[in-house]
Amino acid sequence: MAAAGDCYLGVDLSTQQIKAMAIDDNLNVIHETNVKFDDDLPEFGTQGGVHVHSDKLTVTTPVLLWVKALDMLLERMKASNFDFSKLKSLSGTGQQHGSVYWKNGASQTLKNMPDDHSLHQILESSFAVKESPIWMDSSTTEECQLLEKSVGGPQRLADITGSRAYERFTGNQIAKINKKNPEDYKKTERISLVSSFVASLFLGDYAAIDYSDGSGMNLMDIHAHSWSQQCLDACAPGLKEKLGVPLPSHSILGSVSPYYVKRFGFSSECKVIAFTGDNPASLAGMRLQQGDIAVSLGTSDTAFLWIQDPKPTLEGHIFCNPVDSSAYMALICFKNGSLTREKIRDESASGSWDEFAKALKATCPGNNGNLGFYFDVMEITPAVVGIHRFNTRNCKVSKFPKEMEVRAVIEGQMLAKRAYAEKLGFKVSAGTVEECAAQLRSDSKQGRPHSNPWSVFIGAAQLLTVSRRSASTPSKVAKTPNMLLECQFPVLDEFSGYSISTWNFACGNEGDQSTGYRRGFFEPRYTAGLQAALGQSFGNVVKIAPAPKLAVTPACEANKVYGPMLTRYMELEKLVQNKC
Ligand code: 5FX
Repeated sequence: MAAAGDCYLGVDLSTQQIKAMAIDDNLNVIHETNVKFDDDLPEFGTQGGVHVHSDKLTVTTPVLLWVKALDMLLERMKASNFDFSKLKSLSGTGQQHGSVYWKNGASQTLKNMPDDHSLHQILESSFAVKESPIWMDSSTTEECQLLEKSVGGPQRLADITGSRAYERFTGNQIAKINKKNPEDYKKTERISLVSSFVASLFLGDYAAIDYSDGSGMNLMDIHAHSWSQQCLDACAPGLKEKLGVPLPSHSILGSVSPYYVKRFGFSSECKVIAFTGDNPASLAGMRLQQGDIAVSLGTSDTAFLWIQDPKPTLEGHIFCNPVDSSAYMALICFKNGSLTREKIRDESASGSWDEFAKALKATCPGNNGNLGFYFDVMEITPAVVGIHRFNTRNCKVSKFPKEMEVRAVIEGQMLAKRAYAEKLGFKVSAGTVEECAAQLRSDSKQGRPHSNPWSVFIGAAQLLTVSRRSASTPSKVAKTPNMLLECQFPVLDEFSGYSISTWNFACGNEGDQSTGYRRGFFEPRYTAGLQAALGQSFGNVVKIAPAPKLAVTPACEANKVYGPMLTRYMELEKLVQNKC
């Protein structure tokens, strides 16, 4: 039973910062804090939260930075008089794929943390690998080839794990560590994902990897929800023991460590719920259901959707669904996201989002046939690097005028999202635009969270055309999952650097695994924290979230411009791929 004043904590460890948010039983956000890695922990010398190594392919973050960031986060909450004793449960999310290597003996250290020391002091020598590989790493091409070969090819690997081998996927990262630094691997007693690492810090014990984030490792059989022995064997010896048994994403792992009770005044009853990956959490948080699609704009951009029958292909990923363990989600990840947009803002719009918006306004959908690919770092989808600009005659040019450049980066990024989502089987049909606009209007009246998934993409132009935004519509209020993108672009400045996160909140009803949890719902800035009465299913929980509101109506004519442009984009992409 919820008691007056109960609250729930969500923690998100992303690429550039760690954030905490607490909500109460009435969905009010009662606390928000963050720690920005570069600014608040300059002693680690990160840029954008990471170290890019000299090969430009290896990308890591010092694991102790993450530990110190959590210390700082909790100290900030304490300093602002946050009442930890009211927390009924906590959970969270982490950037996907990154891994943490706990040294032999670390489990005992975790179980006996003295409350007069910071986590950073306690865990200083608890890691076998000091620089954790993260999702931006693309240094494991050899390991990927070996893994695919060992299971019978890329499609076979995708059939088992949901994805062909990807450099950033954890199994390949582990294989690299085992090959390059076998001593470090031998010294490792447990490997966590970023999500289960933070859960472990709260639990004072090794936390299970959840099914959903576990699907981003190239190691899990996504149908059996268990490690694939074939994949484990191909990556490193004795890996099963080092990973522990994966669990459903809403599992209650136990109570918070006594360390937090004594040091911060947590209730000893406060439950720790399995943490999951940032993208699976976004799927839950956006209340996606079958037929919806959402786009998250962050350090990486992602497009994701709920699916029932997974048919893994060589592009994109299939993960276990964090809300319903019998369902799945598809995800496409684009590495060149907000940092690329910011770079173009700085170079072509005087570092100002207002100027950036003006440049968009001043140009027309389709950019008069000028089109660009902006991959500052090796892209994931597709695997290409470099800036490639094409004029209306498909000739490569080295420069665009500033305003054209602004539109080109946005249109290029959006076209890629639509193109790859279509490759996963989505279709824009004739008349979709009109239907979509109508549906969205009626949805907003009826408060229904769903409508045509293509609303996001069809209007690629629309999302880009600031002038078409209804002046009376507050741009920041869109709650309709499939309208997310439209809302974000007009407020690009607001969203830059954000990834959308969701947090799970336990209710402690351990007797009923299917319903015994709460899940928090969060949208950056205007959130809505959300909870449900104890013992309710996720579906019931999210029913009380604020109804979706229409923020932008897609332009009917947009598809006429972007339909043909999409075909051209894909042809030019092939050209760019072959040249790289
Ligand atoms: C997804 O597969 C990714 O690699 C990224 O979106 C990370 O999760 C970003 F944190």
